[in-house]
Parts: sequence; C-alpha cells; structure tokens
Amino acid sequence: MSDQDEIILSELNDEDLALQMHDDLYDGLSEEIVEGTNILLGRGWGPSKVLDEALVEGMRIVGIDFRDGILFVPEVLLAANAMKAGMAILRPLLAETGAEPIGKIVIGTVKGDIHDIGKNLVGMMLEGAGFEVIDLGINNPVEAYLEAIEEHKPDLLGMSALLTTTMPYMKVVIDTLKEKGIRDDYIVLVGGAPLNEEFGAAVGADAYCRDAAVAAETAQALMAKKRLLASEDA
Ligand code: B1M
Repeated sequence: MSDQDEIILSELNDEDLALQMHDDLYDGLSEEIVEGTNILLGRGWGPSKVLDEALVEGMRIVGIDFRDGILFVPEVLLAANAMKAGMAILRPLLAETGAEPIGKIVIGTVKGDIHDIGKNLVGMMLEGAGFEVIDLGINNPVEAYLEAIEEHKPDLLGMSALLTTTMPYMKVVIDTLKEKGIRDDYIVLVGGAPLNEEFGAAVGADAYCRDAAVAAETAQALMAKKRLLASEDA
C-alpha cells in the first residue's frame, strides 16, 4: 500500500486537508481533488475559499516547480486536469445567482496560447457576478474574436494570455477592432500572469484585471458606467 492510500482525507482537519490537496494537485490526483473539494464544501467552506486556498494555492506551487525545472509539461498537465476536476464542482456553486444576466462577455485565450485555467476561472467568476459568458476556449486568432462578437453581440470582450510571447497578440486584436471602427462598441478586458496595468493601457484595453475576482468587479463597474452613459445619451 502506498503512502497516498493510507491517507484518509475525511480524517484530516481543514488545514491539513488543504495542504494535502496541494500535494494531490501536484501529483495530478483528480479523484482525491474531487473528494477533498466535496469534503471542504461539506464542512461549510464557501466555494471561493475552496478555490483560493485549496486549488489556486496548489497550482501556484506547481507553477514554481515548473519554472524551476522540477516539474515538466506532462506532470503539469495532470495537475491542470486535477484542478479542472475540482473547478467543475465549484463552477455551479459560484455561478448561482438566479438573476437575469447583467451583461454578456465573449472571452478567450489568444492565438498561440493554450493556457486556460485562469481564463476558465474568470469565466466562472463572471457567471457568478451575473454575466452571460461565451467562452471561445484557447488559441484564438483575431478572426475567432471577430466572428464571436458579430454573432453574440456582447457588451465586453475578454482576452487571456499566459506567455510573454503571446500577450502582444492582444494588441493585434484591439488594433483590428479599431481599424474596423468598432473598438468603442465593447469594453475590452485583458488578463494573465505576465500582464500588468501598464501593458493593458499600452495595448489599448479598457482595463487589466489582476485576477478573476478583480475581473468580475471591473466588468460590473464598467458595465454600470456603460449603462449610465447610454441612459444619459437617450
Ligand atoms: Co505553462 N507556462 N507552458 N503550461 N504554465 C507558465 C505560464 C510559465 C509562467 C511557467 C514558468 O515557467 N514558470 C511559463 C511562461 C513563461 C513566460 O512566458 N515568460 C510557461 C511556459 C513556458 C509554457 C510552455 C512554453 C512550456 C513548454 O512547452 N516548454 C508551454 C506553452 C504552451 C502554449 O500555450 N503554447 C506551456 C504549457 C503548459 C501546460 C499545457 C502544461 C499547462 C496548461 C494547462 C491548461 O491551462 N489547461 C501549463 C501550466 C498549468 C502553467 C502554470 C504552471 C500555471 C498556469 C495556471 O493555470 N495558473 C504557469 C505558471 C504560473 O503561472 N505560475 C505556466 C493558475 C491560474 C489560476 O492563474 O492563469 O495566472 P492564471 O490566471 C489568473 C490571472 O492571471 C487572471 O485571473 C486568473 C484567475 O485569478 N487572468 C485573467 C487570467 N486570464 C485572464 C483573463 C482576463 C482577466 C483576468 O480577461 C478579462
């Protein structure tokens, strides 16, 4: 029997369970992540707390060892899958508002980039904040964004990039919107680990969002401003 088999997750206290989940995420153990997520929810943890303290923190540790060459792509993919298994349980809980959508957002990871965990989290938080979310997935060329905004007529456009080599593509998308004369029809939000405020401003976005919670708050604030301006013009 391995060490892993000997650990009964339900017998751990909250703090040890969260720590164990960091290890399980690191080891890409989806079933254990699902079990741990359910146990913490059952003990009264809110979905945001489980997300932040058990899953996102675990992924942060994975990121450090990936950077340092201790973990490689296959292991990180397993960790990402385990993270997604936990997120699948939290998604409906975070999205429970029952209210009419307060706006619509098209969101996707830019061309050349296949990272989607952060973008998925942003989508979940936006749903929770009352937005209808159209998720274009990963590796989106400018044409995919254009088609989606034409089809769905959103209020906001969100772009995610996790690589320093793909983040400049956000400017390609925004410049194309400008060329077509439709830039100001949308609130454009950008995010991703290598970005910052300055970059967001330089590419011409309306806002850079540091994390999923900030993305939801920013979307709500800018949406309220847009509605106010529209009502003043009417
Ligand atoms: Co990649 N990877 N990866 N990777 N990967 C990073 C990004 C890296 C920083 C790791 C490192 O070296 N420390 C590094 C980038 C270095 C750089 O560009 N300077 C890197 C690299 C190099 C690579 C490859 C090139 C590796 C290789 O092949 N040699 C390759 C590239 C593939 C490609 O995209 N073309 C690659 C591949 C992969 C995997 C496939 C193995 C996997 C992705 C699986 C998946 O997403 N389905 C992976 C992962 C998991 C990571 C790390 C470890 C974790 C990313 C993550 O999910 N974080 C990452 C290291 C790190 O970031 N610490 C790394 C958790 C997530 C919750 O945070 O995504 O930052 P984050 O999202 C946050 C905010 O940024 C913000 O809100 C989110 C939630 O709070 N946010 C937004 C994100 N998007 C937003 C959009 C918005 C608003 C806010 O719009 C409105």
